[in-house]
Amino acid sequence: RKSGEDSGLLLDEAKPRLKQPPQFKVVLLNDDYTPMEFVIEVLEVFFAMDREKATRVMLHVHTRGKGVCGIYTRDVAETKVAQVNDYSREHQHPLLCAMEEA
Ligand code: TYC
Repeated sequence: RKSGEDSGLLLDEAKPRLKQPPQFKVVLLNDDYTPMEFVIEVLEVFFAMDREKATRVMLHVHTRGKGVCGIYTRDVAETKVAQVNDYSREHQHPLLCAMEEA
């Protein structure tokens, strides 16, 4: 600090704290039964992917076992996971969606 400036020892100045909120990866897991077309539809509807990206992500999950659909704050990630799992169950597919701290 320059001369004449407050020392900051007595006044409790709030330091700027720029802490990022924790982020969560929403992942899709592979299984042997869910139709590829249904997985593509889920990625389009719930993760706003175009058909090309949705197809790429679906094939990644199909071949690698798991893949990231997006990265969100805790609340948004929890909502996506619940929406996808409810939708899959409604359509009687075993497709599973989960979250992981990023
Ligand atoms: N493995 C599935 C099939 O062969 C397709 C699939 C892809 C299922 C991705 C789930 O998250 C998944 N029909």
